[in-house]
Amino acid sequence: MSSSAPPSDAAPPAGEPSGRNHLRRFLTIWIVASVIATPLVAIFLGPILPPGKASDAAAGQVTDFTVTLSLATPVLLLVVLYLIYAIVNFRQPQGAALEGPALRGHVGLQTVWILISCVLIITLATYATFRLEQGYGAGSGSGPTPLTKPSGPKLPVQVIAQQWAFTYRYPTYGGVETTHLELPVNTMVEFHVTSLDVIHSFWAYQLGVKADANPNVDNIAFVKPTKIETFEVHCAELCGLWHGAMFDHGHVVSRPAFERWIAEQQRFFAPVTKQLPKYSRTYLPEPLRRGE
Ligand SMILES: [Cu+2]
Repeated sequence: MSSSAPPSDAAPPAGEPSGRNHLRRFLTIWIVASVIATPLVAIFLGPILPPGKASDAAAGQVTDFTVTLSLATPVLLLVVLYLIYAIVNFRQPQGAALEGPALRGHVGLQTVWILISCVLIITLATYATFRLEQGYGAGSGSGPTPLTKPSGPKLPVQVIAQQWAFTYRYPTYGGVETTHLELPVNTMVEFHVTSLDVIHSFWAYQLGVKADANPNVDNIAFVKPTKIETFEVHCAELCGLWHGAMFDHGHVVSRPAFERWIAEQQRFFAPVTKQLPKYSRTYLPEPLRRGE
């Protein structure tokens, strides 16, 4: 250790590691730590990451978080281990707080730094683009004409946000509008998210869905719930005084339970359904409808 060595710009005394040896020693420590820590992060931390695995979109997000966290682990270790290494090895004796010689224009170091940064960013951008396309928008709203759509049958469910509640319309079940959200398990759902007044955001946390709810916009988000459970629904866009109270719970249920529930909703809301405007992908906000 150099803590007792006098500060000097000269070559290190005999027995002290040179700059090259420091580099080799530090790289060895970093590589060993990364090789041990990265799989541990992926194996033990990955499975408990939010938002859980209650849908295809949510499970995809857990995978993406695990991949990015695993990629970030060696970077974090590089920074933390270097700090510790520097404190231990390059600390100056008390009372001798002298600055070392200035370092300028190290072409090798700069090239390696820029190259590694570029490789990391390009890798992440490519991975993210691929995953977004593969996951039909990865649980986020893709606007009225999504670039990629799942094949096969889909259950359309319209999410209507307004200050300060969500209601849900099922166009394939007579356009009934309910105050609760129920979805059948293992069915591809096509959310059509819109708003009647200001901007909101439909966030079904455990399903991994977060889609902007904007007036006069049909924002489509796909999700396939894979677990029977209760999930939270929050508004995720500051939308006025009671934004914080704009939440409720949705339920993923079995297909027969869903059919029973929606039939019940159709019966219960029949008098209201008759009064509703015809099902539409978007609705004009009230002041616009009145021509103000
Ligand atoms: Cu809100």
